[in-house]
Amino acid sequence: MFQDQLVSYSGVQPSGNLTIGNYLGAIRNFSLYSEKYKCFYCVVDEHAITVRQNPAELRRRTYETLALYMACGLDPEKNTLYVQSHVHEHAELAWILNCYTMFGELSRMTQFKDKSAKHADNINAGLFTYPVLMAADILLYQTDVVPVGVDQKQHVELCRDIAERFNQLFPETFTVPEPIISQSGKRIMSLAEPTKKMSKSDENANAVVYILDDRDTIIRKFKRAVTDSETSVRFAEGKDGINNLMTIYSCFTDKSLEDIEREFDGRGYGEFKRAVGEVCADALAPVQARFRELLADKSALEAQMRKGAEEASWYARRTLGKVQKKLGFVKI
Ligand code: ATP
Ligand code: LTN
Repeated sequence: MFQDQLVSYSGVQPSGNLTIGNYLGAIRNFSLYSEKYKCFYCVVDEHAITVRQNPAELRRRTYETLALYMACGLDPEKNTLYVQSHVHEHAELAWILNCYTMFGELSRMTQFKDKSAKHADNINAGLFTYPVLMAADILLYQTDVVPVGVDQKQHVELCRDIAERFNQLFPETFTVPEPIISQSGKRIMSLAEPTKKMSKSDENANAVVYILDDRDTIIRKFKRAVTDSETSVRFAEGKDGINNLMTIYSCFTDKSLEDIEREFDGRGYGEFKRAVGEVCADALAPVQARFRELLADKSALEAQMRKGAEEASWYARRTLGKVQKKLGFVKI
């Protein structure tokens, strides 16, 4: 809470092309909070460099992620949209919070375990302390709610622990945030290995549907999605591929799983997959059109970045100042 206003905060890394997992699990839900909360949505470029990035691609994706926020319905007049590295308080608070976070806590983070297995040649300290920077992002804005996919719940819980620890030593410094996990799109799975999360850094492009994929590509990817040897469209244990496709269909149409079972009763997987591809392509078409318009005007995006950074800095400066004072740092 900042000056009697409830705050919503979330972030997306510009580490790859955004997927329908990012869209359904996170970005699509962000605009739901615009009326009731003061909302901050950040492009977290400092998080992205915890794995190696090509600088030209990182730069391009930073613009694209901001444009996608807006194309997905986030109005920059109602939400503060900005880039993490433009607000230096994030890195400064992260250092301070590093000194209030335990090695054991960070060692238990499943994303660290997964990413260090995947990038065994680059297990850097930033990858390890990634959740501390995320806690700094959230706590700088006195955040009440953090809308994320289920994979980030553990990080938000660690952020709560850090905030509570700090508040015990220095009362009333931080608001303790709650994660909000959208039930429908909380975990969209890979189309090739449906027991694994769909991830923008997956090397197999056929496992992932990107928000910017064209219609034919979307339909082709769903057509090839791994399913099982049965034929009936029903949601059941062990049918991970079909369960995932039903979840995606349900997210795009708002139909319940029972309604979907009824709709496809007696029709085969082929027909169902085609229908999933079509509803997905239909829903993404207006987002893609708006994205192209926004991306065509780089200077407008830069003006937007500047405005967002100025707004965010005002809040970030206040919290960091309060923390530094409580810690005993000398102000000159
Ligand atoms: P990376 O593969 O680089 O780790 P990612 O695809 O997991 O990236 P993030 O930038 O880490 O994407 O996540 C942005 C938001 O999207 C987070 O709130 C995250 O929980 C959500 N999200 C990511 N993948 C999925 C998914 N498959 N299903 C639901 N939500 C997801
Ligand atoms: N770690 C998140 C991205 C992220 C974030 C945040 C999400 C960085 N800072 C603050 C919510 C709040 C991820 O990988 N999806």
